Amino acid sequence: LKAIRLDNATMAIRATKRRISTSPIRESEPGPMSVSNGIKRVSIEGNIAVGKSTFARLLQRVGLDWEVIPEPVSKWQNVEGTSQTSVSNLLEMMYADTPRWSYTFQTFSLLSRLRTQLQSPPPQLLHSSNTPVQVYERSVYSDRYIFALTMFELGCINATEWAVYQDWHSFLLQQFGTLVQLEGIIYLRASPETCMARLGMRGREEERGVKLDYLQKLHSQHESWLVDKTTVLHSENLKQIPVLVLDAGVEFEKDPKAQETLITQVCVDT
Ligand code: UDP
Ligand code: D5M
Ligand code: MG
Repeated sequence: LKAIRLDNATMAIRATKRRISTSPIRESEPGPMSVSNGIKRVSIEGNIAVGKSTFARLLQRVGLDWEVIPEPVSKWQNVEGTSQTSVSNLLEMMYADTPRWSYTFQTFSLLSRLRTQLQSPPPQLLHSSNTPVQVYERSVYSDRYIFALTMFELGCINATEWAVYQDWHSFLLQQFGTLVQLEGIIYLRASPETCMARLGMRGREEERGVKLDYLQKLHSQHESWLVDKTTVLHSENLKQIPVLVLDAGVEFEKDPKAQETLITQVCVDT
């Protein structure tokens, strides 16, 4: 039974792939490098530990012309010096002294995210006969409209840092935005309490001090951006990107039936 259900899930993902492939590629904002390689990009958004990486691994099973690009968390945990030796753990520093390191973290987070997402796709994607899909775990938009904004609202980024950040974020997106332009957003939604429990289970050392009220704040920020649409956005493209909200509050990691349900929704709504 388990095998059949897993198979159903895989079939649902494949059907999803076909549906995504048939919708036209959105026009990008003009920029100096408006090349898309014919690749569609989707980001998975959601609170810390909601299950984005777990869900992304599920989508990876779609086939050779689907590529999942995880968050570069290990780069944040091992900032490399010029001789490629590890200099520090910026994720740990950010959680240990948030006002001191938040701005630095945002600079590195955006840089490493852009660098990872701008890497050349593997040959099987470029030579695919279908429309290939890249699935990003988070995006340059969640960096700004979830984390940087929250840090500013919490007073961990000051008004000067916020102004400087927004200036170069906008500039970088003007230059490179078309290359990471999203076709859609999948919002994995769960209560902050569920995320807190999952965060505890994952046991990432640097996150030991994360409190429920931080997850509540991040949850509200996701809701404002992706559900209520009250966040002030600075890109016309971003305002048009369709959002699929999935209930990640259900236990899906070890439940093929729940996986199937989530994937079928992706299939129907994409
Ligand atoms: N997890 C879980 N049930 C689920 C999805 C995830 O128990 O339905 C666990 C997963 O094993 C991990 C933690 O929740 O220990 C966080 O998941 P993940 O790293 O995928 O979350 P992310 O931070 O990437 O959103
Ligand atoms: O996210 C990985 C970890 O990194 C988690 O502790 C949140 C943190 N993170 C990710 N992006 C940012 C930005 N831009 N600022 C601050 N903190 C960030 P996870 O949800 O576990 O995949
Ligand atoms: Mg993750």
